[in-house]
Amino acid sequence: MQIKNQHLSDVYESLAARSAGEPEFLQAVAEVFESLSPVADARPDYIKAGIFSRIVEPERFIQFRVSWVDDEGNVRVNRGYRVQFNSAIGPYKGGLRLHPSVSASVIKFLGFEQVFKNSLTTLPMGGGKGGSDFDPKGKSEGEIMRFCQSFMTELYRHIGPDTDVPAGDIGVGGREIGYMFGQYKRLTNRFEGVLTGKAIPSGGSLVRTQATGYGLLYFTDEMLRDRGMSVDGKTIVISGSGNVAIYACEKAQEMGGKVVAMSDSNGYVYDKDGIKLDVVKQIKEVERLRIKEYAARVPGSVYTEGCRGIWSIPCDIALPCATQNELNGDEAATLVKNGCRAVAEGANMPSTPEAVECFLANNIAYAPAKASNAGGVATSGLEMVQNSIRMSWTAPEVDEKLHGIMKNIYASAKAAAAEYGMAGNLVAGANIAGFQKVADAMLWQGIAY
Ligand code: NDP
Ligand code: 2IT
Repeated sequence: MQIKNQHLSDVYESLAARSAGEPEFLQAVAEVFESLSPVADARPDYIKAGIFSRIVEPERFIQFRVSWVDDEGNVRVNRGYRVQFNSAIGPYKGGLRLHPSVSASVIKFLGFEQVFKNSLTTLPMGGGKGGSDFDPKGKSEGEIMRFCQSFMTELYRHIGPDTDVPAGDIGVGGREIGYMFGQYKRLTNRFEGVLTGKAIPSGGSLVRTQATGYGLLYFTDEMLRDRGMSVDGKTIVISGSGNVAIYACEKAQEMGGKVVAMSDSNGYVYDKDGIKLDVVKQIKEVERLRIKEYAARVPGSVYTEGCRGIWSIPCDIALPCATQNELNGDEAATLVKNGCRAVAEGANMPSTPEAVECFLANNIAYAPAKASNAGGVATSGLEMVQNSIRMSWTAPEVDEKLHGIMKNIYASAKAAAAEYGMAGNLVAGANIAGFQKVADAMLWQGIAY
């Protein structure tokens, strides 16, 4: 890691000294600060206004107890979080994650990333994130519902359509958003757009379910076309088999790509004939089973235990769509050695710093998460617009807006990279383009938040 600008390096060191036990958060900050060094060099006014020291400190960090009763009558206790990271350009906005690995560090890294991602969408949304270390695996429908209700019983007082608007992330999809929305309404007596990812009859937006995966492919295609390539005819590996992975697969297939592998945290399936997405949807969305089941249902496909092995499959395009740090330097080198030409991130921070370095050093077309997975939150922003005007748009209308937003994010990341002498480096470009709007808003609003 190298943060060249002295002021940024000092701010980072001071943050690191105060953030013991928050490795994911520090990893995310380090990557952004590396990119922002030339901006800090050029903008003493940002330094004078303390923009860099302020932007790494959440405006508010809320941690709370979530107690609930399991089916056997035992009292269970989990830790709930919401980080309200930055509201310079709009109400806090970002998902809720339910996974045993959720910690203050994970929530802060996700919230920090969200600030820049949301800015890139050009919609007026600040950055936030939340969740709990609750593990949805193996829980009954009733347990999920009671957990979500208890979670919202605390969260509701901190959120609102003009304050903070949560949505889904790992372990939180339409079902969980429904239970949370129901509880919010019960507690406040208000029917309002306080969450996104709602079901259509309750004010949800068409295409929100598909948006992150579709947006990822719109971005990937744009990036490839700029290099004289396209998704059509390419062999593609996608990690994960959740919301993002499934709709990335759907759009990749629509664009003529051949997806040969998908995974979950236990292992991966390889199908040389191309993944049958209807089977994956049935297993994951309807029956909520493991990806292993795919091999039992599709003759000729092979299941391998252990999810990381998926990166050893030769492919033209790799789409990490599971979780943070799921692709390390060695795995990146294997992808490159096997002829991979593009990597686009559906998950948040799936590539370790060593992996990113490997992609950039080998001239791989590399799309960083905060640019390439912004389609989900962008469509959440479109859901907020529809709620505000009390109208709903058709699927083609939303899809067209999403497509336009993803193309625009690619163009602005590319332009910002070139402006600062790092042409082709979309990591730097996305960080700089996302940062500038937030920094200017903070500057304009004066010190304090
Ligand atoms: P889901 O819960 O729908 O799916 C998550 C998938 O990733 C599952 O296949 C899961 O496997 C796998 N996974 C989760 N944790 C791990 C882990 N520790 N190791 C290996 N595999 C894991 O979540 P989403 O698809 O919504 O989210 C996937 C990623 O995309 C996350 O990084 C999320 O932050 C990001 N993202 C999501 C957006 C959205 O709109 N939903 C928007 C932008 C980014 P298993 O079932 O075994 O746990
Ligand atoms: O990481 C993300 O951008 C999301 N989980 C989606 C957030 C949102 O508010 O739709």
